[in-house]
Formats: sequence, structure tokens, C-alpha cells
Amino acid sequence: MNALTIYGAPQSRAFRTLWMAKELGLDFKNEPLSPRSGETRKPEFLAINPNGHVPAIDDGGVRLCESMAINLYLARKHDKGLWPKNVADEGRAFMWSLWAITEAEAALLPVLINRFVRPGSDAEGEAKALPKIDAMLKILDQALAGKDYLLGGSFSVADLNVASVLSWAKLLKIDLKEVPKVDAWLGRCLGRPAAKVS
Ligand SMILES: N[C@@H](CCC(=O)N[C@@H](CS)C(=O)NCC(=O)O)C(=O)O
Repeated sequence: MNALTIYGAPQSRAFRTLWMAKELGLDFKNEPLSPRSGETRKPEFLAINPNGHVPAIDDGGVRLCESMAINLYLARKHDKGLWPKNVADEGRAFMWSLWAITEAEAALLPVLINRFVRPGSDAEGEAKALPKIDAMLKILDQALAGKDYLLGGSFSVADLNVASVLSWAKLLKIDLKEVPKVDAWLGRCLGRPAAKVS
């Protein structure tokens, strides 16, 4: 029996957690609930995550939601080289994980909705979001100056969390030529074997 169950289809934000579990080489079970299908509103799932959102995990009775928090927890618990080596870098990993949601995802989401989720539903939202995407990508590009990964020389939970959100930029075919360091870093991160989750 798997101690760890990950709820959420690989095409959803559960991709972030499935990638982390594969990086860590964990034995886990995936319940591939699809968002907007009604599966996330069933009482059995609401007992796991009352918000009705994926990803969520049940790790031997530890029930968590929020993709970034789950990944920080798993990387810390299993300490297989993805967890930062000092408290300053832990702070940076927390910062980048929150940044991934509040800056990167917030900028990308309106475009994802308008192009894929409800095509043509919010052209104005997309137009407002595009400059925010440019700004957020420039900040990330500057942060990557002189290093291969966000915390320095090696891939960490900070990279996985930010790159898993930035994978939407690839899906949306956002042009990354003005941000070459992001382009190369994202290629390195998403090219990892564990990032192929389906
Ligand atoms: N901030 C949350 C967002 C989770 C979320 O909104 N997930 C979507 C799927 S990608 C969802 O479960 N929606 C529920 C539904 O529409 O049924 C996280 O990062 O985990």
C-alpha cells in the first residue's frame, strides 16, 4: 500500500506535485481527478481538501493542499538534494515558491483561461496580462544572471516550483527570446526526466 496519494490529473496543477514525487523517487499512488469535471466536488475528495482543488495529498494521514506548500513539504521531508542547504537559501526557496503563484501564475492565468480553458472569454484580461508576463519574465531573467539555477549551481525545490508554473509559458508559446537566461533555465528544468509525468 502506498503511504502517499497524490490527487489530481497530470494535466492539472497536480503536474507540479507529480514532478516532485518523481524527482524524489517516491512510491506513490495518483488519483487523477480532473478539474471542472465534478470529481473535485465529491464528498470523498472534499474530505481530503475542503477547497475542492487539486493537487492535494494524503501522506500517511498528513493531508495537504496548495501545490507549492506540498512540494516544499515533500522536498524537506525526503531531503534528496532538492532541499536548500542553509537557512538563507530556505528563505529564497520560500520566496520563489510564493513568487511563482503571486507573480508568475497570476500573470499567466488570464492568458491560459482566454486561450485554453474558456477560449475567447476574456480578451481584455489577456491584453492586460501580457505586459505583466513580460515584466515577471525580466525579473526572473535578472535573478538567473551568472547562475544555472535559482539558488546557484544545482537544481532545487525553488527551480521545480517556479519552472512548473512557468511550464504554462511554454504551453502558451510565450516568446522567450528577450529573456535568454529564462529560456535556457526552463529548458534545463523541464528537460529533466522526472518532469515527464504522463
Ligand atoms: N493555489 C492552488 C490552486 C489549485 C487549483 O485551483 N487547482 C485547480 C486545477 S488546476 C482545481 O482544482 N480546480 C477545481 C475545479 O475546478 O474543479 C494550488 O497551487 O494548488
